[in-house]
Amino acid sequence: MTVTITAFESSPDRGRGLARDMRVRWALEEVGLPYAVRLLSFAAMKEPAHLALHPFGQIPTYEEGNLALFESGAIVLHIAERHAGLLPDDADARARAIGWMFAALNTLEPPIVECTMAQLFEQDKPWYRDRQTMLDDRVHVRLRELSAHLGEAEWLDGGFSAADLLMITVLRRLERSGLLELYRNLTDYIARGEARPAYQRAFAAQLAVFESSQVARG
Ligand code: GTB
Repeated sequence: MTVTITAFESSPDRGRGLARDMRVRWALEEVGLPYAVRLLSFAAMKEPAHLALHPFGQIPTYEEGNLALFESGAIVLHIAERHAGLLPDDADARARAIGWMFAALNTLEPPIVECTMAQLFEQDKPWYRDRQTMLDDRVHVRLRELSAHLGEAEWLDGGFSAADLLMITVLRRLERSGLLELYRNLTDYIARGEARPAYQRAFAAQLAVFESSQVARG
């Protein structure tokens, strides 16, 4: 059954692979599942046809036969549960990996998104400096804890899993913030994820979309 996902027609990240279709593409590449991509403008994301798939009018979505999913974490979990390669077979190890998937999305991603959004959109505000310091500190707390857990291990819990895939896509959002510089094991961890052939195929595919959107604009 053909899998179809949605992505930005012209991503605001300019091809850096930071939008959340990247994690779905990466998961699909890891398990070797071919997929089609329906590209959407911001306006099309708010049209009834897309809202029927995604109540919040966002990307990514995932369609496979009669199944339609939204929320990148749910999509990655769905892929990982149905195809070998992204979750361990052992039941306890699998439960722990799913726990780490939630940690990436619930414990790390919220402060990281808030911090990077403030850097992008709030610099002209009179309270920016104080607030940014507070947001940076919150991120540092989590990075310090994650770094201590990872230590010199290659991945979060045994072999590479969907948990690492999500955690690395979450951490990548900090790549221009300067906040990762204190944590060499985390930058090495991100680099290990980015070196995976499946990551590189996913990255190239989303970059090609952005580049062709620029050509189309002239
Ligand atoms: N919790 C949902 C999920 O995980 O699927 C969040 C989905 C989401 O935020 N989608 C964003 C979206 O559709 C795109 S990824 N936004 C349009 C809208 O809400 O109208 C978020 C994103 C956007 C841009 C960058 N960037 O430029 O770096 C990074 C991440």
